Order: sequence, then C-alpha cells, then structure tokens
Amino acid sequence: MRSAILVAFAAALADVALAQGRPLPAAPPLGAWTPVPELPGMGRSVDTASVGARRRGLLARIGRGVVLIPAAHERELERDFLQDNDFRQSNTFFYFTELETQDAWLLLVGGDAAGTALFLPPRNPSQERWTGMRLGPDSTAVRLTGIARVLPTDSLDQVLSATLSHAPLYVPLDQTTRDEPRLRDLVFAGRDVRNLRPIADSMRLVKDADEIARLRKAIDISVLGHIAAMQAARPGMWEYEIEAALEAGFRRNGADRVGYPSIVGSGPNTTTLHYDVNRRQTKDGDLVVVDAGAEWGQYTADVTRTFPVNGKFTPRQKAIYDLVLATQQAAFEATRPGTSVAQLNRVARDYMRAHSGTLCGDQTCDAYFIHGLSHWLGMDVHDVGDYGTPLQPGMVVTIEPGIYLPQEALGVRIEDDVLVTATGAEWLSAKAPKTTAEIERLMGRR
Ligand SMILES: [Mn+2]
Repeated sequence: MRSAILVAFAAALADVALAQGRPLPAAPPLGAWTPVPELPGMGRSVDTASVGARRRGLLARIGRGVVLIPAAHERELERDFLQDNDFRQSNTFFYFTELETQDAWLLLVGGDAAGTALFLPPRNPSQERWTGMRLGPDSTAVRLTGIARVLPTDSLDQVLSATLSHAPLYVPLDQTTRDEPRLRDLVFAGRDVRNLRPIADSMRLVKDADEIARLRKAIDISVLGHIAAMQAARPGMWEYEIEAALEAGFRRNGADRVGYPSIVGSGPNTTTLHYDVNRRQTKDGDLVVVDAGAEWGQYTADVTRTFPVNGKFTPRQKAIYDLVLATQQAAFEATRPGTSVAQLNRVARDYMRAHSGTLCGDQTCDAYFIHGLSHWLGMDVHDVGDYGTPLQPGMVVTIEPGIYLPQEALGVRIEDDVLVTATGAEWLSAKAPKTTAEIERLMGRR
C-alpha cells in the first residue's frame, strides 16, 4: 500500500516535472518565493525571528565577548573560474543573517554592552549599473534585516576598537577568511582572538524550523530532478545527457544551483564513488548511479538513486539492489534521538553481512560497502559538526549504503535525507521512486 501511494505521488510529481512543454504552468515552481525588491540576491526575504534567535543563542554561548563575521566577496572573472561559481554567501555569515549581500560585516557584542551591528558598504548608483541593486546602510536595511543598528563599513574599525575591553574576540578562521586583511590584522594585533567556527558549527547541527523548511524545499526540488533523469534515460544516451535532464529538473523547479557536482555514472562508472566526469555513453543493460542534490535558499539536498538505463533490472541487479535497500531501511529504523552515526553505521554493516548469503561470492557484501553510511546535511552537503554528537530532534543526516562490484561493473547506492524527530526519524526524500517496482513503473511510463 505504501509503495502504491509513493508511485502515485511520484507520478503526480513527474507530471509537474513534465509541465515545461505547457505555455502556462498550472502551478508556480516549487522554489518560487515572493521577492523583496530591496534585498540583493533577487530578494529572498530574511526570517528575522530565526536569525535573531540564532544570534541570541550565540551570545548566550560566548557570554562576555565580541563576535565579528565577514560576508563573502564578489568573485573575480579572471581569477576564480566563474564558469563554476556564482556568488554564494559564506555559510557562517548566512546562518546569522540570511543575507546574500557582499562585503558586509556582522558584529555581535555579548555581556553588559550587548548589541548587534551590521556594517554594509555605502550604495553607489553608478556601480549598481554593473552589479545590480545593493543593500546599503539605511532604514531599508534596518527594516528588512531585523537588525536595528546598520552602519557603513568604513565605521567598522572605530566601532570595533570601542569594544576592545570586551575580550575575547571570536572570528571565523577558515578558508573563506584566510585572505581577509582585517582579520589578519586583528590576529596579529595581540588581541585575544579565538575561532568562532567550532561554536557556530555546533549550533548548525540542530536545524531550526526555518532551516528545515529550506531543506525540505531543496529536497523536493531534487526529487523532481531525479524523476526527470529516470524519465529521460535511454540505452545509448551519454551520461551528460542524463545529467542535463536531471539539472534541468532542478532549475526548472527553482533550484539556485547544484549543491555539489552531479554524479551520473553508468556501467563501470557506478563503482567509482565520486565519478563526476559524466562523459561515457551508456549501454543497454547498464545501471546508472545518480548522486545529485539541488540547493535552495543556501541549503542543499543529497540524494542518490540507482536505476537500469533500459528501465528493467536484471535478476542479478535486483538482488544486489534489494540488499542495499533493506540495509538502508534497517539503518532508518535504528535512527532516533540518543543514537549515533557510528551506531547506525554498525547496524547497517551488521544487517548487510547477515543477509548477504552468497550474493557477493566468497566475501559478505559489506566488504564491498566501502564508504561511511551517513553524514550531516545542511548548508554544506557534508555539513559541519562533531560526528560524536548523539542524534537529537532537528538533526538531518543522510543514510546511504552501497555495494560496489568493479569486476561486474555493478554498483548500487541508495541515499536519502532523514530528519531526526522526537520519536524516531522522517524520510525527507522518499518521494523519489526507490523500490525496483516503483522505478520500473515510472520508467515504463516513458
Ligand atoms: Mn551523501
């Protein structure tokens, strides 16, 4: 019954995915939102209550101290290979502001002199002819960001020096800030400078309601892309043609970008875990592993489906597939608050070993499950946070067992995103067809 409902759901979603041929779609794309014209990044609104709560939570953690966080900068055409990269806000800055504006700084002061200030570059109308509208230090920014004190960036050093007595100073020290001259100067000026990242990263482990809503949207969009890829696939297609259908499904439904380079591996390439060249021509009888996630609102999905390019599993492919699927289900059923990623990994491996029979020859199949079962998911596809942390409601993990048999050119990976709830866990990406029957039925309708 459950699978019948899923297939009906998948079929309905597929109809949406196929709607690109219609001149006027019946419904707006999943990723549609109401733009706020004054905000950069085409104006996705800020959940001021959520980011305010995150900033208060951070100040509660650090007590007496000062936090300074830079926004990301525009990339340079000649240096940064823009064909791969559009502007993307730094995750730490986004977490505490949800702003997609460049060259800004966030200052948080804890203790008695508690306060928050956002520093923005002054607006420059002639420059905006090139860059588009920017958020400036004015009442519009105060209204849209939920931060009462918005100042021009050239006043940052003066305001910062007035906080000198409020040591220590927390700044993110990572790849994105390595070349920030202001942070370098602070580190070398003898101030008590500490790395903000471990604290900020631990906060990001448990997602709030706004983050979960963003993840759900990214995942629903990704599901439509995976369905589009299955529907497009035909023996003889090149992997990049399947990738094109997949990513068209993402973008058509409102994805901002891919969360990571899409993996479309067929035949022998199904056994290469991070194959993303996507240049092989598929052959009749191949399996195809598609590991791909759309990003929406700075949050990314991470979903893998494996399907036969001709729409029909061989008995051998189905046997391996069903063991991976049952292993994933066993791990899901063990997912609940208090357990750990290491324990889930053990449950999955034990299950796979116990149910291998002679499927993988002399060895049990877990010998061919050569990667970890789970990772955190959020703004980063392999999201930040300590893997020793016991699961709590609001955490989001992937569950992705696989079996890879290079000698048979046969690899199967099934990956879903799972939200830890008070009593167990919820599948977030289950609308992408997953049983062999669901996949064959969807592909049979092509
Ligand atoms: Mn993954």
